[in-house]
Amino acid sequence: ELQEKTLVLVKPDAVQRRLVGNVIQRFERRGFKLVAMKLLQADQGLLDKHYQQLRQKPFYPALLAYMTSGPLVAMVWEGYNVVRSTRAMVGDTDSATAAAGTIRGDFSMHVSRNVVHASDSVETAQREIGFWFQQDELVAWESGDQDYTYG
Ligand code: YYY
Ligand code: MG
Repeated sequence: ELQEKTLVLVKPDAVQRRLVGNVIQRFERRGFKLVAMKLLQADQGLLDKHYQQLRQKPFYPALLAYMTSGPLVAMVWEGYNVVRSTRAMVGDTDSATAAAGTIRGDFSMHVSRNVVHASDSVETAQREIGFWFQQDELVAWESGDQDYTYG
């Protein structure tokens, strides 16, 4: 599925630490296609939807405080198996076991400040993209290098 999409959030710690460009560069270099992007300050309503499965967890109040502490960058990336590939590029949730070379393995020391979010399945991605973007904020464009990245 060449048009599979996933949501990536560059979280507030990464914006403060000026890691936005590095995160974007990794997805560009891999060959994925950027189809939406914005900087925004998320509010509780949006995060309650985004993290609906986690709202009963003991760490949720701290997660909410962190995620609303400053601006974040929301992006939609598109490409073949992008959901699975992006999770591999992001690394384990727990920074201590995130492999070197992954975003978390390279930039994060603790699960509570783990730099990025990435959708965990195609279905989750579709739902999450709908929370963060209006349909008309997604830009469909032809990638000129397709024959060279996919064969
Ligand atoms: O999808 P992923 O971000 O890798 O992990 P989730 O299990 O969906 O948890 C979402 C988010 O919650 C995680 O990125 C950090 C935070 N969190 C935490 O602060 N403390 C935990 N023990 C588990 C998760
Ligand atoms: Mg998750």
